[in-house]
Amino acid sequence: MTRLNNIHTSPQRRRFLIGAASVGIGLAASAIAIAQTSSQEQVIKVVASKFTYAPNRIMLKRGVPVALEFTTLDVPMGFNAPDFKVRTDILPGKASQVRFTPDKVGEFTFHCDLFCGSGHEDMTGVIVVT
Ligand SMILES: [Cu+2]
Repeated sequence: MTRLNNIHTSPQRRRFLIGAASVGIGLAASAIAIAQTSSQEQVIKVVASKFTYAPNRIMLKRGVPVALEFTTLDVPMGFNAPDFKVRTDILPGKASQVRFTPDKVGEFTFHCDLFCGSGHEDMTGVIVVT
């Protein structure tokens, strides 16, 4: 009985408790680091050319911020995703960007809204948010 009481108050026991607390703090710090990584903006490069986008199906996660970075291989084009209220011109020799955080799950179309030749009207794609 006396021996057990000694263990509870011994320096070894105290050291053990401090060690366990440190491990706990370490785990909490790791969890925060993971949370920060998953909320970081992802960058997706999209290449436009007559009359398509590559990729033309963009997979996103709800709540994860994204930057879509556009270039064109030929003529000036547009990118318009009305469901997310983003649009940009895509000009030769220049990268342009839109940034947003998808706030809803589903499939949403985007399209070229800058006349780029016969075939322009079929220049569309889909943003899939899961
Ligand atoms: Cu077009």
